[in-house]
Amino acid sequence: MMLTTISLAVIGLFLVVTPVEMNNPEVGCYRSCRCLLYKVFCRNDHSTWDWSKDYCENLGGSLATIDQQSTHKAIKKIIKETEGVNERKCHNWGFWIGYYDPRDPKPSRHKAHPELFEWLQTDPPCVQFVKWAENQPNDQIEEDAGGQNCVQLWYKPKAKGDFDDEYCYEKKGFVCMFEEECPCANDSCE
Ligand SMILES: [Ca+2]
Ligand SMILES: [Ca+2]
Repeated sequence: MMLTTISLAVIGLFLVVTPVEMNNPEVGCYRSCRCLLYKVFCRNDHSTWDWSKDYCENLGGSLATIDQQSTHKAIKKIIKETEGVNERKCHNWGFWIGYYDPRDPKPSRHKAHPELFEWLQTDPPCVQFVKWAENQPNDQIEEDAGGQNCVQLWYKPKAKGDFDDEYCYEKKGFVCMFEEECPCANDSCE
């Protein structure tokens, strides 16, 4: 696939910055002492979960791992405050992240097992953050027997940013994550 032929707008950009690095908007560092850059993308005609995963990887990153609450808050802030991102044509009710149920759909039918979802990227080994929306994951096999096996940050009025399992073939916005060179020594990260 020629990525150059696909027009895809980067509509949000967030640099994780700790208080000590607030004067440096280019890069920041986490308490976990990894520097992570998150970019939020609008949906397009191709952006299923798999396509979005490949897209992030082709850029040298991965679909986002949300490693802690502050990251979750920051991504929600991008979505809320970046012009156009909070419009449905951008998100189609959600943004893919790198969290999914890797099992063959069949044994997972009829029941959702939140404990069996996995992050695509668990290195950097930060504490991974999970915040399911109320009554999710629900697998929703009534509409598709394969169930819902990919996770989005839901974006609808009463569940902004909460996790929801969704059919992997839906076209959504998505969040990529990139590891950046850290400007500060690990110990200086609070
Ligand atoms: Ca499932
Ligand atoms: Ca669901």
